[in-house]
Amino acid sequence: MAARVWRIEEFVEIDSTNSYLVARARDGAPEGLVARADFQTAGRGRLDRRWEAPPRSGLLASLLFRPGVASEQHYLAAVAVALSARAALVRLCGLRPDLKWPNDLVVGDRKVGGLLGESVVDAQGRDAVVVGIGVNLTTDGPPGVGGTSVFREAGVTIEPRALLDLLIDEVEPRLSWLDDDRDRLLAEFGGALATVGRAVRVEMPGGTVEGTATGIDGGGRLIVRTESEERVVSVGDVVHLRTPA
Ligand code: BT5
Repeated sequence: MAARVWRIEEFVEIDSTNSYLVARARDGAPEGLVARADFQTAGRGRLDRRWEAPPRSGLLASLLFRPGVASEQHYLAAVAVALSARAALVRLCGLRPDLKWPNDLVVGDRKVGGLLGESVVDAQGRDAVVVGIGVNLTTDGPPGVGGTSVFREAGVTIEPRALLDLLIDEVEPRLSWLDDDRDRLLAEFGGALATVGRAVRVEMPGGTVEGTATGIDGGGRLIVRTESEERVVSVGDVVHLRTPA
């Protein structure tokens, strides 16, 4: 497959790089468009939550993909970006955060990054996925949320653009795996997920499931063994209940 063409637009300030790229995707913008901002006035998390970070304190970026996979698999594009950020951090400073299902980068129980994937259909009916990522580089996030930063964990100051450039380098092969070697992507995901093997509570819009996270399925959904059954969970917030024995 031909190498993707990446085009990075950089902003001193924007409302949200995800909102911007979702609008561009609706207008038919091509795969490979990337938006990065020094500061977001309305950074978004999932479910109307906020992502807050002082100017230039972290990576705030979104990437537009048009993967050749069904929309049920779009979540795996966010997984590919999360794994790429992790690999980029290893290369830059040796820090290897774990993934917490569905979309966090964590060091121990502290959140160092978060991802927001949004599917879009444009006027021609072509679909796209916008994956946003926030990584705390020099500050820990707002008080009381249990965040941490690359600087706190690794003692190294990394420029947002340096992390983005390496992330893009790392995401190229992973996007190819999404198209033609999904098992490889899922294997890396399974190995990076701190959630697997843990006692968890999954808080979903329709209720709560408690049990042991035993793995992921072919779409990256979380498999949870409860006292009575096995459940496959596709959305929700996970609370890690106890550290593994
Ligand atoms: C996420 O949501 O973790 C997804 C965050 C995605 C942010 C990126 S930045 C670039 C792109 N443009 C956007 O507008 N968004 C994306 P969620 O799992 O819902 O977590 C949100 C929660 O994380 C908040 O309610 C806070 O508790 C916490 N939080 C907010 N800012 C944080 C920070 N800087 N560090 C750690 N935790 C934070």
